[in-house]
Amino acid sequence: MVNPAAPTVTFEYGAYERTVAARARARRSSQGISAGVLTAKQYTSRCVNNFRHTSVVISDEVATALDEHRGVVALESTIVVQGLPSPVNLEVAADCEAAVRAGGAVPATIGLSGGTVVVGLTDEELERLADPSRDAAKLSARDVGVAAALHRDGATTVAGTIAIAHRVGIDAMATGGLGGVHRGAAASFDESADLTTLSRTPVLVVASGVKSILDIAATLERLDSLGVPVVGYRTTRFPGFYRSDSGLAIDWTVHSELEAATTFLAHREFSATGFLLANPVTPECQLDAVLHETALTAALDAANGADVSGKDVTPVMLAEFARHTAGESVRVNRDLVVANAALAGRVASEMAALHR
Ligand code: PSU
Ligand code: MN
Repeated sequence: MVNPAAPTVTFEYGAYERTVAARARARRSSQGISAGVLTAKQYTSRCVNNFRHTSVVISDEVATALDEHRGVVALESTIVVQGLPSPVNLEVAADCEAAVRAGGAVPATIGLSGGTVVVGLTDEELERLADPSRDAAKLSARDVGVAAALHRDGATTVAGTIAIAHRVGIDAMATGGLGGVHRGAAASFDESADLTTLSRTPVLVVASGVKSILDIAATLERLDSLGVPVVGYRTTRFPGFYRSDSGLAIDWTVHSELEAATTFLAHREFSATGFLLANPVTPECQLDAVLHETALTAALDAANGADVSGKDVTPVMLAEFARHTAGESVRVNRDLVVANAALAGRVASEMAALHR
């Protein structure tokens, strides 16, 4: 028999989040915000509450959007600091933020400034992070806590960015090309931690597949093993980063932003992994096939010859690609990452609408 005196438990959607947000607001003032440049007015009123050993600040705009359950898209900083040459890098960053906004969501560019994890870097902060004299580190997920404790400047990769994004309640991100399995990985074991991080971080990542410098077939096999769905946006072909079609097929296709949003939310009800929404560069924008092949050969040779390893491999390959294509690869990279940010903005705003 039901005890009439038992308290009523209501499962009103969002009630828990609202309680957490209210608690966070109450504690923000006592926790304070780190000294120095981050006390600029964008960070005065908001700070998250549940980081005991690190300093994390969220811009007022992003914190407000999260409180109000509006769409938010995390953007990485590695592509800006280590991935693209100056001055295109900062232009791309600004274009990505504008593209997210045009899609109806709020951009949250993420990075570490003097060890403070910043969600929603200002243009000036990003510019400082990209200043070569600051020598900002490239931070994957495993590096974030270490760099925070050691008060370092750092730019976050896809892995680093989604690890932070998920902790603060952001569930979408955009990049150019996801990291993956490198050619020769059977001997070198070089596989981007983007893959394993995506396998344990329930964030939707919009990317033009994985970089074409990689072993694309092996990367798709790993995404399969790791349980990360690969879903094409209006395509049945896996994109090839600088090229629209990598030559490999994918199993799933969505035809609209709403379908992408519902698909990801449904996936999350059965799995704790992330999700790759693959958005090909348009055929008109892609790199010429012959130019792509010759640049790829040259870039692989250069990377092998230069004895680069670890986190330097990808930046060196991208720079070699740019050199061998006389900047054409940078133009394509720019077009595709901005298009991905726009799509992520539209999908995030659909997800927010589905939550309301
Ligand atoms: N997409 C781009 N350019 C980039 C990257 C992605 O168009 O530079 C970056 C992302 O930060 C991604 C990283 O996480 O490259 C992969 O680096 P690695 O292979 O070392 O994991
Ligand atoms: Mn690597």
